[in-house]
Amino acid sequence: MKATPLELARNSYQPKRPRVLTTAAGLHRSDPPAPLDGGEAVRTTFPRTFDLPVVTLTPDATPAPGERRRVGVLLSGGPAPGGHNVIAGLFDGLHAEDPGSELFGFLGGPSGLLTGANKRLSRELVDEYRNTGGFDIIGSGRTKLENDSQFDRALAQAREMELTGLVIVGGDDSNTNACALAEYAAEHGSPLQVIGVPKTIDGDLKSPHIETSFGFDTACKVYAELIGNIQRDARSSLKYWHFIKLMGRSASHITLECALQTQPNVTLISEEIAAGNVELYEIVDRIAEVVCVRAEQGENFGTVLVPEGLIEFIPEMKTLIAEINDVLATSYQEFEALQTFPHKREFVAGRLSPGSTGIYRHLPREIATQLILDRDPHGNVQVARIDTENLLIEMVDVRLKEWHAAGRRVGAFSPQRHFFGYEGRCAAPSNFDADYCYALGTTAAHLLREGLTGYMAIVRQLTRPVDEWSPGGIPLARLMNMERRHGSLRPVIKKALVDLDGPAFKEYVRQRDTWAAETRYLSPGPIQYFGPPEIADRPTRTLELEASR
Ligand code: FBP
Repeated sequence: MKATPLELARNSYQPKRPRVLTTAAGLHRSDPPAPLDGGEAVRTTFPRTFDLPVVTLTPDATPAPGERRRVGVLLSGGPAPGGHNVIAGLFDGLHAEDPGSELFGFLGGPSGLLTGANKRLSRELVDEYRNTGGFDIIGSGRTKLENDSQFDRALAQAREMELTGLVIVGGDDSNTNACALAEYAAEHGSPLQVIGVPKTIDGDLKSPHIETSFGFDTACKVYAELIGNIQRDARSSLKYWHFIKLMGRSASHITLECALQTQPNVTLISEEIAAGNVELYEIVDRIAEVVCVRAEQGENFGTVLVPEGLIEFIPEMKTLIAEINDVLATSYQEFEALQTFPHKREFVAGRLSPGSTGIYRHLPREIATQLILDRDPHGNVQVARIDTENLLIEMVDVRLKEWHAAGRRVGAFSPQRHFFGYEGRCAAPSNFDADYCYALGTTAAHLLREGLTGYMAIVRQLTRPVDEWSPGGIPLARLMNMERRHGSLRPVIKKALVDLDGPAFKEYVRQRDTWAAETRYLSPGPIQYFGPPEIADRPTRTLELEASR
């Protein structure tokens, strides 16, 4: 592959390593964390992996004897910057243990494990991908590994390839399934050890032991650079209101972090909206109010950050979406037989509760269409594809016109819309993510060497200098709670939403009124890969604030 000058320079970057990963380290064991809600039910489902200790690597303990290993790795879900360094760290860790060890990558995510599609990862190949963004070394996918026949297939594949270790790099769902596979392997006498690695740009795979998921740092820095540039444009051109939707399927961590880095005029945090039962019209009024306050000062420009998952957190929209899903599930054939959109719209509207009917009839046509025509393979609304930023723009516009007609000074409202998501998922990892991912991969190799299974590789103390970072492992089952999925209660890793009592959210609340009325934009600029550590190695504001509490 032809490389750019920056890629060539990055290729020779040596990730900084925690001191303990540069020495012969063994394990310190401590009590597992307290179970989450439904802990007893989780214990019943995972009797072999629930009561395992938390482990921390320490030079004071003797490592298990090294051996030649054959290990598989797969990348699951959306890409996140740093995945290639997890593989590089794992590769180097396995080879440090025994130079004859071999690493195999399953192609296209979990489906590669089921079909057996894999490739041996040679040193030349791994070297080519060091410190690069993307998951393209082996590809990723969203196939779910969740039932016994898939687990049987996976264990048979591992047996055929003589693998004793499998590293699953993924988010909450993939690690839930990694835990189930580890338990299943242990129950069926398979020697396969399963280790998870916390990945997702969304930042919602997080707990007191998992300080952050990898990729969040780089993705937020990419988006914050773009927001900073847009804000400079806004205060230069003096004429646009920019509505910027940011990825994050459910949680608003990315939006909150970008707000802290760039200080926009309005930031919506889905978790706050759900907690306060804030209705759609109230959100619209709040934005319109800021538009007016700024217009009073002659500033007919501004920025609004909108989290991707917002619509499902607005109480009446959540109800509306659930009702539409029900209508289409029960009357799908009748609905499909209708020829025109107005007929389909009326068909649905006539079957909703009175409250939802009113809301649905008043939605802009484009959104109403997306709600009934854009379905996923299960027939549900594709929430992530709904143009929430457009919905807000149209509704704010209507509200300003009403206020104007009533004699209020509203200024000029000329909106622009943006969606930032895919721009950040495969960016070249920041130094933080390059170092963190390499450490996670090496840690996974250590956990395999120690004979562990059903663990997530973790690295803690991430706001300290890298040599003081603390690698270890946490039993996956201890991250689980019981949740209703497809009609029944199931153990799943708890998604970490924005903590409204946490320091990052509180810091934003402390400043938001000032940011709304005044123009206090910050321009973080592009990610710096070289230069002073206070610029090139700085972690996210979220991590900094959480470490200082
Ligand atoms: P993961 O949780 O798998 O890391 O993916 C997160 C994400 O990037 C979300 O932010 C976004 O909603 C979704 O993936 C988009 O998915 P797709 O890649 O299928 O378009």
